This record gives sequence, structure tokens and C-alpha cells, in this order.
Amino acid sequence: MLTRRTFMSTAGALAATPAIVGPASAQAAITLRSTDIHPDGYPTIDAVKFMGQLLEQRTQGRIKINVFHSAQLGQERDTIDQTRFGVIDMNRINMAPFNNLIASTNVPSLPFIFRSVAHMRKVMDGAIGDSILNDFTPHNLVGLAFYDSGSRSFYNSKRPINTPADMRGMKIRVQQSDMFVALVQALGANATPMPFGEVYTSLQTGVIDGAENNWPSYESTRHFEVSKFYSLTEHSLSPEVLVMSKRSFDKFNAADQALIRAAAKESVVKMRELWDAREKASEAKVRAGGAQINTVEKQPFIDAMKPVYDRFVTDAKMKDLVARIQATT
Ligand code: GTR
Repeated sequence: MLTRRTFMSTAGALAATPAIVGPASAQAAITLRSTDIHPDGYPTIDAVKFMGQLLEQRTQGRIKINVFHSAQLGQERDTIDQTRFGVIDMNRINMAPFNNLIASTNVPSLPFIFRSVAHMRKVMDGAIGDSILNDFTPHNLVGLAFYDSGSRSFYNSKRPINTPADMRGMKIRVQQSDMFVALVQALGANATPMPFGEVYTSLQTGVIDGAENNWPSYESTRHFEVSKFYSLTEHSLSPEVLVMSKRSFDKFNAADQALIRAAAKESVVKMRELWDAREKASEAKVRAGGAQINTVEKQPFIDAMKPVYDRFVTDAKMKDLVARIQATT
């Protein structure tokens, strides 16, 4: 829903004299509503705010973004349809909640697909990333940019995880993605898909034994207080994505659309600066807060998760994406 700040009397005047002032849509100030589940101050929030500042400057205040943080507009999966229908204009969300809807989004979420953060950035910034962004269009969404999400590792309240066998029988929360369910099942654990906002209480009450996430989310949610064993499996670098409702996007003329796309891409640079700093700060905070961190030998996890590729990388297009990612140096 675009919030138009044009006063009714002005709109009436514009409608009465279109030849002089031009089309009303080119004049009206617009505030885009953007959703995010993270709290204010999280890098994804500040990056979208930065994008909003760029747009505001470049349009003399005509286009702005209002970021609704802390899941004020709903948990991730619930916000997808609202964004598709144009109730929400923009959505900063992880790739995982799209996995069941858009096949190619599974690819960058796959376990151990990226060799490093640098590898992930190179792939997502290039032609492979662009082709995945384009796959949002048939779903009434415009893929604007990818943001970093670090690497996801398992944490739990029972014991340090050193090998897949240590996870056998554990109840692990995953995002609402069949691929993540399969990834956890491949380790012999029980996967419980659940919205992000329910994880703290579920850990606290023992509904689940653990979950998986990056340093900043493990810290900002305070999951480390109720799930102190954080084992550095670093099994997925599933990136964040910034999408816009196609309905909202189509209301802009081509010049404004280009400004929106450019500002989104520029916010990626800002986001990475914020992200790199936040990862370090979050790690320090959880260590100081009593989290027990251990590194793991990754090969047994890589081997155990191989069946996930067989099950999810099925069509020629996905096979090609995986091969191209692996060939990217
Ligand atoms: C975070 C990510 C969120 C969401 C969350 C989760 O790292 O930024 O978008 O995916 O993980 O686990 O639900």
C-alpha cells in the first residue's frame, strides 16, 4: 500500500488542471512500507533505511521508505503474500522462506554450496544472482538485491556438536523451508519448521533443543541465553533478499524504477560494512554472555548433507546453477 501524503485539496486541484501540473502520480510523495523481522539497529534494517535516504535525496523527498522492524507487519512467511498483493511494498527477508515457492532460491541456501563469504558475494553480485532475482517476477515480486547473512551454525541446549552423530534425535528448529527440513533430517535430527519469533520461547520451554543461525541473529534474539552450545558447522550461507511488490513497483515510471533499483544495489555495499562489524560485535557479546563455542570438522557434515542435493537439485536449470557456482572462482 503506497502511502500518499498529497493533501486531498491538492489532489483535487491536480485532477482539475492536469495539463499544467502533469500527471498526479509523478508529483505525489510516496512512502514505501518495508518489512523486516529484525529489531531496529540490525544491519538489514539500517541498510534499507540507507536505501530510503538515497531515494529521498535523489527525488527531493518524493520517494521515502518506512522500515517496519521487529516483525510489526508479521513473521516472514506471512509477509510474502502481503508483499505479492501490494499490501506491503518492500520485504527484506531470507531466501529460505521462498524455497518452497521459487525453486532456484534453494540453490544459494544449499548446504556448503559456497566456499567462503567472498565466493558467495561474487556469485550473488553476478549473473547467477541476477538470474535468481529475475525468478521472483512471475510471483508478482521484483528482486532488488541480495544482502549478506553470514553463515548459519547449529546451537542447542544439550551439548557441543562435533559430529553429525551428536545431533541424532535432537529437535532442531528450522526456517519454513522443505530444504532446511531435509538438511536437518540428513543429520539424523528432527526438524521443526517454525517462525523466527517463536524460537526463544520454544527453546526455553524445551519444545525444541536447538536451532541454527548466524552470530548476529543468535545474539539479537538472545537465543544464546537459553541455548548455549554454538557449534561452528557453518553449513549454509543462505543470503537475505530485498524484494518489492510488483504492484507497488509498477506504479512508478521507468526513471523512478531505475532509481529504486540503483539505491537498492548501493545499499548492499553499506549493508556489508554494517554486517562485518556486527558479526564481530555479536560474537564478542555471546561469548561474554556465556555461550560455549566449538569448531567442527566439516567434512562429515558435508558428506551427510549430500542427499539434500540429490533431492532438491532436480531440474536442468538448478543443476546448471549449482555447476556454475562451483565453477566460480
Ligand atoms: C536470520 C535471517 C532472517 C530469518 C531468520 C530465521 O538470520 O536474517 O531473515 O531467516 O534468520 O532463522 O528465521
